Amino acid sequence: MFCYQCQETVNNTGCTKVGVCGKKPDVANIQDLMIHTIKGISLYSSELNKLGHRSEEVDHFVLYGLFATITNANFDKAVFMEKIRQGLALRDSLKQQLAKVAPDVKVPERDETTWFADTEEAMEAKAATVGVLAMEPEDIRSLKQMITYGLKGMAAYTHHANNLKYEDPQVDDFMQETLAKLTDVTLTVDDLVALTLETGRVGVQAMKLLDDANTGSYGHPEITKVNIGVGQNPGILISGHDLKDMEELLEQTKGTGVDVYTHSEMLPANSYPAFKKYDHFVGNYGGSWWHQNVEFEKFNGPILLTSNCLVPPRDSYKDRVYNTNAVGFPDCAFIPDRVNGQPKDFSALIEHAKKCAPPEELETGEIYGGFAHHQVLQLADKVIDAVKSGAIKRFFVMGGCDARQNPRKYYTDFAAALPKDTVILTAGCAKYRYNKLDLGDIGGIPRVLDAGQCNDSYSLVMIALALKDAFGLEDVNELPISYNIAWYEQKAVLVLLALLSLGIKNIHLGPTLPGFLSPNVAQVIVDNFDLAPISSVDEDLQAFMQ
Ligand code: SF4
Ligand code: SF3
Repeated sequence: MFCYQCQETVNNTGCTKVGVCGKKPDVANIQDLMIHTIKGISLYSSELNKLGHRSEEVDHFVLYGLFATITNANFDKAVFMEKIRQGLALRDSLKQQLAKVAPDVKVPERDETTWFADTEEAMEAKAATVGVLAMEPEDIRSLKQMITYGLKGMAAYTHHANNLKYEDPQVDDFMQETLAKLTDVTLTVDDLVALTLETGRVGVQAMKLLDDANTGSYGHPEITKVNIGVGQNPGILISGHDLKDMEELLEQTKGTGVDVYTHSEMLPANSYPAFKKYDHFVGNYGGSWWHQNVEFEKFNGPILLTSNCLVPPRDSYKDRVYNTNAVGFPDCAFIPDRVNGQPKDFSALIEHAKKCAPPEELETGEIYGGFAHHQVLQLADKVIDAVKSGAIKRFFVMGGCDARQNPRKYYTDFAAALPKDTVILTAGCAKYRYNKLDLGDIGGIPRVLDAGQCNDSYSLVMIALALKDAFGLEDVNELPISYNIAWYEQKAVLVLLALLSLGIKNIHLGPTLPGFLSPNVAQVIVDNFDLAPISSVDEDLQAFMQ
C-alpha cells in the first residue's frame, strides 16, 4: 500500500504498512483499484456525456467510487470488490454504447479501459499494481493526486446534494472528464496546474449545489444556541454531513421515546429551521470525529454514520454502529439506499435504541451555531458598522478539519490568543478546537461565527465577497480577513482549491503542508498564492496583524 491523501500520513510522506486511520493494506490497494475502475468508466462516459447520452447511473457510480475512498469513509474490502465487479460491467456496457452511437469516436486504449479480473486473487494482484506510486514522475504524480483528492471532496458534497434531488450535470461532467484526463501520461505540469485550479472552480459550484440543496430543503440556518448536555431518554447519535438522513431519522423517531443527538460535522443541523421543530432533537453530543472511540462508548445508544469520519470501532460498541451512503466497516450494520424515492428504513436503529441506556453526560451548556451566509448577511449592517468603527479589526477564517495530533493544539492557542477585537469565521470540524472557549462577543456579535459543515466554507466565501462589495473594494484580498485553515482529509483539499481558484491569497495551512505536494509543486503554490505553513502562534499572529 501507499497512501498519502490525508494530513496524518506517516512522517508526512506516506502510509506504507497500515494507515494511521486504520486502513489495512489490502483495503488501501482495493481503493486504488476502485479509482482505476472509475477512470475506465469515465473514459467512455465523458465522451457519451458530450454527445448528450448522460446517465444518472454512471454519475452516481463515479461519485460513489470517489466518495467511498475518502479518508475514514469505507474500510470494507468486500464492498469495494463487489463495486469493482459492477464497475467493470458498467465500463464495458458504456464501451458498447459508445461504439453504437458514435462509431467514429475513438477512446484511447489504456489499461483503465482494457484490464479485467473476476476472481478475488486476480483483483488483489491487479490492485497492487495501480497505486499512487505507479504514477511518474514525482511532480506529475503530486498534481494528479491533488486533483484526485479534490474530486473526492467534490464527489462527497455532490452525493449529499443528489440525495436531496439537487443535481448539476456540469459538476458530474467535470468529474468524469477529469478522471479520464488523469489517465493521459502526456499531460504537462502546466496542464495539470490549470486543471487543479479548474477543480477548485468547479468545487465552488459543487459547494453551491449543496448549499442550495440544504437551504432549499430545510431553510437558511439561523442563530441557534445548541444544547451540549443530555436528556433522560435513550438516544440515537447521527454523524457525518447528510441532511436528508437527518430529516428522515428525525421524522421516524418522532413519538418513539427515542431522542436524537448530532455528533461532529452534524452539529450544524441544529441550526436549520426545519429540524428545530422536533422536540426530541436534543442537541449535540461530544466533539470532533476523532473523539468517537470514547464518546460513542459513552453515548450508550446506536450511532448512524452518514459520511466520513468513521474511526475503526471498538468491539465494545461496534454492534451499535450503523453506516449508510458510502460509509462501510466489516461486520457493522448498513442502512441501504432509498429505493423508488421511499425513505431509508431506520427502524432497526430505533428498536435498538429502545433497549439502550440514555447517554452519559459529557458536559453541559450551550454553544452558538447558525452563522451561514444568509444569517450573517442579515447582520451585515451591524458587522460593517463594527468594522468601520474599529470595534472589529480583523476576521480570521479558521475553517477546515480537526484531527488527532498534538500540534493541533496550535489552533486552540491561536484562537485564545487572538486580540479581543477580532472575529473567527469557521466551518468544518476544525471549530471543536475553540468553539467551547469563552471568547465573548463584540457588541452582541459572537467572536466565533460558525457557518456550519466544511462544505459551508462556501458561506464564508459568500460573506467575504459581500463584505468586499459593501466596502467597495476591487479585490477580496484587500479585506481585513486572514485565512488560517486546518486540513485533514480530501474535502479540505477541495475547499483549499476552491479558495485558491477564487484568487484568495496568503492562506496559512496547517498543521503541515500536504505530504502529497512534491517540493516543486509546493513551490508553485507558494509562489503564486502566497500559501504558507503555520509556524508558532506568536509569529503567525504578528504576521497576520501587520
Ligand atoms: Fe494514511 Fe491518511 Fe491514507 Fe489513512 S487516509 S492510509 S492515515 S494517508
Ligand atoms: Fe471533519 Fe472528517 Fe474534515 Fe467535514 S468530519 S471536516 S475531518
